[in-house]
Amino acid sequence: MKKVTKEVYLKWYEDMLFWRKFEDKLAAVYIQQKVRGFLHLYNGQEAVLAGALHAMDLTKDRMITAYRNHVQPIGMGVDPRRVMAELYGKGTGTSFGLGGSMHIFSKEHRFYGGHGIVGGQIPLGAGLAFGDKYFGRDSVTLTYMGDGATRQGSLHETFNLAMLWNLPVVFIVENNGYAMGTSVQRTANHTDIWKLALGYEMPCGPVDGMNPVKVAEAMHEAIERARSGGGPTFLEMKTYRYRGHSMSDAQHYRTKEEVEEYKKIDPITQVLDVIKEKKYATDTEIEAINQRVTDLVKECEEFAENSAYPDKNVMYDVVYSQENYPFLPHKLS
Ligand SMILES: Cc1ncc(C[n+]2csc(CCOP(=O)(O)OP(=O)(O)O)c2C)c(N)n1
Ligand SMILES: [Mg+2]
Repeated sequence: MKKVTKEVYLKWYEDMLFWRKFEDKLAAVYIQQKVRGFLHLYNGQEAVLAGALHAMDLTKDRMITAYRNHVQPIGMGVDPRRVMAELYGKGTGTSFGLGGSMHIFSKEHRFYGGHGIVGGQIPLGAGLAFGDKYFGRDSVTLTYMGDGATRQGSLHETFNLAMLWNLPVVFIVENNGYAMGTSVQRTANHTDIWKLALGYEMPCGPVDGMNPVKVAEAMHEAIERARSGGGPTFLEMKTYRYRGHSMSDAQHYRTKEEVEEYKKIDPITQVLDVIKEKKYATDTEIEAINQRVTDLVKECEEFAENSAYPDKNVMYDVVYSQENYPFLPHKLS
């Protein structure tokens, strides 16, 4: 695995803090009704992304996830201003403002969504990996899902075929403890979700999802296995979300004390503690990072605010790829 150097720690701190503050801003503008529809935030789960990005080859590897999907594309290189604009429904957004919160997508950056049907992305991720194997490319697809999604039948159908066809895919469950208001304990007789892969003889195991180093190590092993022809892996990231399932969640299913317990092992604080302990940065340097993050969030907000809503005809442009499709002459004028 690439060494976890001082530079990596500083990048992790800046990236994770930016993702956290970017989403805090989204929560604020959502309350002002500038962003509408559903809004599912990633606060608390950032180490799962930071560690994975460290282990990936960002020139060729792919990623697909569910609807908690605003910061992953940013990590893969998508302009955060365009992600913010997408959430605002503006024409400068990643999908011209037509997708919104649950459907961030960038083919250019190999980020394939953004899926609202729980478990719907699991077979799609295997399909991306099938394409790579079929065409002889050495890319690996990271297929993310929530703990609730592992209770879907599509997981088992996909695991079976992914093993049969030895696909270059890593399945990752982000076990944040809850599927909406339903705890993992209430959805199965055991809580070790990683064991679901044992029946398929798929390599699998649990990972401390609050620590980016642990995530990177496990992801590195899984990605290299897939890239070298060793087939799929299933990793259970033990993590936690601080905010509700979506913005409209009264959170009656858990206590404030439980949330506070997890904040004690917050991934950003863990990284900052190492930076301070190893003297990787002075207080002034840390303050400069914090300021850069604040400035970039502001820039994203201003970009989204100042962008125009999409032209209505864009609906036709993005639905039909055939230029002379008979319906197109009926475009709105
Ligand atoms: C097929 C399907 N059933 C139900 C829903 C409603 N629903 C949306 S999110 C969700 C919970 C999923 O929880 P989990 O997979 O743990 O992901 P998390 O939200 O914790 O990231 C449910 C039941 C849906 N979107 N799709
Ligand atoms: Mg969950």
